[in-house]
Parts: sequence; structure tokens; C-alpha cells
Amino acid sequence: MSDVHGRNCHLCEAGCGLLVAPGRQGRLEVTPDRLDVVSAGHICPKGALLAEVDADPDRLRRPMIRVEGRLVPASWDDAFQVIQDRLPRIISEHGPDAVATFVGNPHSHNLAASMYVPQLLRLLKTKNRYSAGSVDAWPQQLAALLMYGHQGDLQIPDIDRTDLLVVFGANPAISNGSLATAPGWAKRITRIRERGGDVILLDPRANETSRLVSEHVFIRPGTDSLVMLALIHTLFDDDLVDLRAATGMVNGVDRVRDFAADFAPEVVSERSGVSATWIRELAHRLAGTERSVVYGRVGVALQELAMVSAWGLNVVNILTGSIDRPGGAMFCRPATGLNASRVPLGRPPALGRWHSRISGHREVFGEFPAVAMLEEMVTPGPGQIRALITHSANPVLSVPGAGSRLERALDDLDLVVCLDTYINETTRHADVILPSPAGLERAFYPYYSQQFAARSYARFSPPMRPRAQGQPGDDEILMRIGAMVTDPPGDVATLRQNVLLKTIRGFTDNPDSDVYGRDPEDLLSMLHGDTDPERLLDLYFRTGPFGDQFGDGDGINLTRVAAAEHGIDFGPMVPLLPDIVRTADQHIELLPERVAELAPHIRRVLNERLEGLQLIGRRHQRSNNSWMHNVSRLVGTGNRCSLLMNPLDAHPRGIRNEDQVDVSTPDCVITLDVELTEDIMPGVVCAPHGWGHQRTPMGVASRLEGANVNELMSPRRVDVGSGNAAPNGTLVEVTPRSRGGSADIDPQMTQ
Ligand SMILES: Nc1nc2c(c(=O)[nH]1)N[C@H]1C(S)=C(S)[C@@H](COP(=O)(O)OP(=O)(O)OC[C@H]3O[C@@H](n4cnc5c(=O)[nH]c(N)nc54)[C@H](O)[C@@H]3O)O[C@H]1N2
Ligand SMILES: Nc1nc2c(c(=O)[nH]1)N[C@H]1C(S)=C(S)[C@@H](COP(=O)(O)OP(=O)(O)OC[C@H]3O[C@@H](n4cnc5c(=O)[nH]c(N)nc54)[C@H](O)[C@@H]3O)O[C@H]1N2
Ligand code: SF4
Ligand SMILES: [Mo]
Repeated sequence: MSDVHGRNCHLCEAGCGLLVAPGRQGRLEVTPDRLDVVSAGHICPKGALLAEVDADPDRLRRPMIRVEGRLVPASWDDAFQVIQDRLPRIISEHGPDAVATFVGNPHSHNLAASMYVPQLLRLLKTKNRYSAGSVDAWPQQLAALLMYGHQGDLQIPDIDRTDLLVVFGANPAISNGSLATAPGWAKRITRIRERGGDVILLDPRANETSRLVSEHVFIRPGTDSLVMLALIHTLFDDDLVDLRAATGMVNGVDRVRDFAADFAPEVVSERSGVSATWIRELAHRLAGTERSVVYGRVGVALQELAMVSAWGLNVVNILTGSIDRPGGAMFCRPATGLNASRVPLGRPPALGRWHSRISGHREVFGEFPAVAMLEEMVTPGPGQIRALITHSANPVLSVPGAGSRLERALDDLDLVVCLDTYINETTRHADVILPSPAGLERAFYPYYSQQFAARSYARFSPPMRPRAQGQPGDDEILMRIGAMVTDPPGDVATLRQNVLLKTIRGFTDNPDSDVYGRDPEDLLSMLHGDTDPERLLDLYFRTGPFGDQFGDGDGINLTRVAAAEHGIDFGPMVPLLPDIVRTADQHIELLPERVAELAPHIRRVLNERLEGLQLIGRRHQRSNNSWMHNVSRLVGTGNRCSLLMNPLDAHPRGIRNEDQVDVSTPDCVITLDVELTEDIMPGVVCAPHGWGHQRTPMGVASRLEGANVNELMSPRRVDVGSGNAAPNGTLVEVTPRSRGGSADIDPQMTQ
């Protein structure tokens, strides 16, 4: 048994327990860990092929640097030297804002990176910070911040105990529950129904989840906020409001009633495509079911009224008394401690402290919206971006409006440093690429996704094998760059020590912490772990809700968690009100000003008459955004980047199944294969993001069909409340393919 290595999968939020063991022909075989205390044997095809993702010959194992226009392998010292020669000079000549950073999704599934990327950002002091977060969950995080005082206070559907789950715009059967971590969502949905409960999905597409639910209802893209306002309206109108656990803790109930007054179900029904009677009945069912909850994800987050939708989800859960109730919408209690409890009580949310130079976007969580990065690069003047540092990101494919325009802009920068494991559409424009260790060579803990988990759980995955010769960890790479930009220049060892001490002080200086007043140096000397990220993890475990608080008790620390082969289960979510609320008066703000001021936009969307087809996205089980497309056994043979279209829309346009079509906006056109299906609502077409790898050197991915849908999207189409990108619902026209009508891409290869 000793050659079987147990670990959590680091490929998505679910973090399933896996067993990795030598198999046939020297290959590693991955099987589900049935004893994992939370995933209990769940696995998906990506996890099953995790060893092949690692073994991909195109995965970078050495740094690459640009020499005479071409990327060539280099030593770690030579690669760092290129950065040393250029980065400090760019900052001293043009200031810190000349260096932009873009942090991508996989960094959050990389323990060392998720802990040390923020440290590098702090040292860089740039206001030009960007991330995939603003093409993702910003509206939900901002709604949490405005209502509860902290962006980490997300309402997690208690799916294992609910009797009525209403999902707006998510596909958890495939995505495995985003901001609602629970491996094996499909099984959990089935269990809700088996115990007599119902699951309802509102989505413009009959997706894979719709096949499991009690009822699927088509909704027009971008109108979820209207339906939520109608639900809120009905809850008041029909006297269904009952705050239960939140009674006495909520400001603004009357203001919300007034805000929703004009949005009777009959008013929003035509625009949303959802029947008024059905909306009314849903309000009654939500209020009348003891354990009910509404949940929404990317479908509601990537639209123009996303923050109203995110707010609406929270408000419906509060008004039906579902908040903080078992089976309702609860707050998570991760073993590493609540994000929110690290923030001193009553500190007003820091928001909008500065604005972006060109479009005047408000800063959110210290960042600007990802869609603003391109214009900040290409518009001359003081503050223009001259260098870019990325970590596990592919903004060329993932950011609306980026695509070939961003590719050209990257070539004009003075320095592009990419911390990435592939030469992808973005990193092929880098001057330096620095790879992370292979997944199985890293220690892992789902530090990020456990903050949204439906159960509290801890399982530590040590590295399965030592790192390749000379390969530094992500923390070492990040701190080595950090040391180049500290003023006065610092040495890496001091910097690393300071990071540990500063983080410890965050607890010893916090009166709410059990280690308040202890000596930071003392605690530092007590930390367990082989590396700094492991020591930080130990610190978080020990100071967390189940921790030993650096005492003699039997609470957890890293060593105890590591000893639990299949993880430790701390049980389901528990009520956390009112402590979770960090607003100034410790009341939930039911109608934050930033939502109230969106009333004119809500009206505009309500009265909009759309001409054209609305384009929405989708995700595939065997993929993750733009990557994992270079493993043959994952991508298979079909074309996954097809355009789904309803026959009612196709026939008048002379389009037949499997035709090639031009999908166009006034500025751009891409070519896709069409798939006719009644699964998609008439008036809506659907294509996934993250495709179009033809110009990369990736052996498998570059031969696949597909195009970058984000070429079509406008960077100006954002959620007006948060600045989050709003690609879903973009109006396009679809026509049979014309000759020469492929994308507005210049075919030149830089790599
Ligand atoms: N139109 C449209 N656009 C979207 C979306 C949509 O629904 N529609 N979804 C958005 C969402 S939710 C997200 S999260 C973003 C994702 O967008 P990004 O985060 O920009 O892209 P990813 O494809 O997730 O991953 C980027 C790169 O990370 C690298 N990588 C993987 N593992 C590691 C690692 O361990 N270390 C390092 N250094 N690199 C690694 C891979 O090479 C990959 O190319 O896309 C967004 N874009
Ligand atoms: N297998 C796999 N798993 C993944 C990923 C992946 O790429 N592949 N990506 C990961 C990431 S980064 C994220 S953020 C999560 C996302 O997790 P989910 O949000 O669960 O995933 P999506 O498939 O994007 O689901 C969005 C749904 O919203 C619908 N939709 C589009 N527009 C609208 C609208 O206006 N209103 C409504 N009501 N619905 C709409 C779409 O039809 C789609 O079914 O998944 C994560 N997990
Ligand atoms: S669902 Fe996610 S965590 Fe689980 S095996 Fe698949 S990729 Fe890995
Ligand atoms: Mo995401």
C-alpha cells in the first residue's frame, strides 16, 4: 500500500480525494478515494487524468526567455536576470503603476501561489492590478462586502440539507459547484429529490444540470435581476417576509420594499420570458418551505446587472428567513479560519479609493476590472502600463475584448513576465516564462475553495515526489521577484521571514484572536511545515475555529491534519450570525447605496428591445477554462467549441446542423461549427470561452478547432455595479459562412 499516494485534486474547486498509484507501462493511475471524508469516491475525468496533465510533454519544466524574438529554454538564474535587468528600471523610470499584474484562476488551486501572489502584489505597489476575478465573481463578492461588510461573507447553499434549491445560471453538475464547494454536486442534487425536495433551474440553456432537476425554466439572458426583484416584490406584496434568524439584524427592509415596488411579476414577465404566475408561485414556495435557498453563479455574474442579481439572491434568502439556517444559505467555516474574522470589526469597506486612468473604473478590492487592462496598455500618457506580470492566466482568451488586440499590445510592452506552465496564447508573447512545479510535486491544501465549502473539512496533501532539479516553488519564484522591487532592495531570506512575521502579527495584534498578545517570534518558532506556505497553512489551521491556538489542547495543526489520511470532517455549516457581519453597526445592509443607484440601469434593461441573437457561454466537464486542452484523452475527437443554436433561429437564416457559420458583432467575426438543438432558448446562441489555440506551440491543442469568443465581446460591456465583465448576452448575428470571413486576427506567429 505504501506506493499509493492519497491527495486532494487541485484541478478545480471541488478538491476531490484521489489515490495515485503506479499503474501499467510506468504510468500513474488515479482512482477516487472512497474514504475521503467529504468527496467519498467522487471523481471526474479531469481528476482521473491528473497524472497525464502532469506528464504532458508540452508542460514547461524549465524557464523560457526571449532571445532574438524566439522563446528558448534558459536556466533559472538567466531567467531571473532578465527580470532583474528590466523590472526595477521600469519602476524607477515610470513609477510602480507602469507594471501591471494579472492573476488567473489556477493560482487559487495552487497553495504556494495563493499565499504568495498577494505578497508580491503588496511589494509591487501598483494600482494596475487585474485578475480573472473580474470576469467571474466580483458582483457576488461586492454584494457580500456591501451587505455583510466583507467580500468573503458569501452565502453558501446548504445543499445537503435543503428541500428546495433554486439555481439561477449555473451548471454545477459540470462545474462542481462554484462558490459552493461540494464534490459530486450531481449526486447531491439527486439526493435532494430522493428525500422529496425539489431543485429548480433558471437558465437560457437546458444544461447538464437541467437533466437532474425537478424543473428547468428558460430565462432570457441578463434578466435574472428583474425576476429577483419580482420575487422580492411578491414576498412583500403577499406578506411572506419572515426574517427569522436575521430578525433585528437588518437595516433597510422598508427601503427594499420600495425599491421593488414597481417590479410586480407581470411587469418583468415578458422581458424575462418567465411567467408571472410562476414567479408568484416560486415566491410562495420559497417562503413556505422550511429549508429553501436560492443560488446563482456565472450565469448571473457575467451580465450587465450582475450586482443587482447577486444582491437579489442575498435579499431573497434573507427575506424568506433562509439566511443562516440549516438547509438555507449559510456562511462557511473553513478550517483555516474565516476570512472575515481577520478584519477588525466595524472597519468601513475600502472601495473606490482610486479610479482607472482611461475609463474611470472604480477600484474594487484593490483591482481594476480586467476589461480595462488593454486600454491602459495602449493609451499613451503618464501611468501607461509598460510591463506585465501574470500568474497562471490567459487573458488573451479569458478577457472579453482582449484577444488579438491584447496580443498586439503585449508585443509593444517593455517587459512581459509570465509565471505559467504552458506557452499559451498569452505567454507566447512573454519575455520570460517561469513554470510552477508539477502538480504532484507540490504540497496542496484547498485553501481557497474551502472558504466556500458546504462542509468544514481539512485534508493536507504532501508532495507526491520531490521537485525536479533546480525547480523552485511558487513562493520562492514570487519572493525572488519581490526582492527585486523592494526599496531599498532586500534579500530574499529577510523578505520571507518578514512575510511570516507580518502574517503572525495579523493575529497577535487582533483582539478577536485567541493568540492576541502572544509574542510573534515565539509563534514563528513553533510553526510546523517544510516550506513557508506550509508554515502559513499551519498558522491558519492553529488560529482557526478548530485550531490548537498554539496551546496544549487537541485542536488541529498541520501535523495533525497531515496525519489524517482521508481528511478530517468538521461537519456541516453552523449558524454564524451575528458574528459574521462586519459592517460598522453589525447590521446587514439590505439596500446598499451602490445597488440603489442602479435603478435607472434596471429600468433601461427592463425596457430594452433586443434585435439579434444573444450569445452566452458554457463549460465542459473535461476542461477548465482555457487549459487542459493539450491532453488527448481529455479533449477527445469532437469539436467542443461549437455554436448551439435553436432550429427556430437557424432555419430562417438558411443554417443547417453542422454548417460553418460566421458569428459577428459590428467590429469582429469568428467562425464556428453550428449544432442545432432545442436545448437552447430561441433568440440565444451559446459557445464556450477558452478556445482558439491554433497559434500556440501546444502539440495537441493547436490542432483543435475552435475560436476565441472573447474576440467578439466588448470591453465596455460591464456590470455597471461592479465593473465585472459582462460577456453573456452580447448581441451577435449568425450567418452561413462567407468566404474569407474568419476572425479579425492577424495570422502572424510571434513564437
Ligand atoms: N466569455 C467568457 N469569458 C470568460 C468566462 C466565461 O464564462 N465567458 N469565464 C471567466 C472565468 S469564470 C474565469 S475563472 C476566467 C479564467 O481565465 P484565466 O484564469 O485567465 O485562464 P485559465 O484558462 O483558467 O488558466 C490560465 C493558465 O494557467 C496555467 N496554469 C495552470 N496551472 C498552473 C499552475 O499551477 N501554475 C502556473 N503558473 N500556471 C498554471 C495554464 O497554463 C493556463 O493557460 O475566464 C473568464 N472568461
Ligand atoms: N468542468 C469544468 N468545471 C469548471 C470550470 C470549467 O471550465 N470546466 N470552470 C470553473 C470556473 S473558473 C468557474 S467560475 C465555475 C463556473 O461554474 P458555473 O457557473 O456553474 O458554470 P457555467 O457552466 O459557466 O454555468 C453558467 C450557466 O449560466 C447560464 N447562463 C448564461 N447566461 C445566463 C443568464 O443571463 N441568466 C441565467 N440565469 N443563466 C445564464 C449558462 O447557460 C450556464 O448553464 O466552474 C468551475 N468549474
Ligand atoms: S471535480 Fe474537480 S476536484 Fe474533483 S476530480 Fe474533477 S477536477 Fe478534480
Ligand atoms: Mo471562474
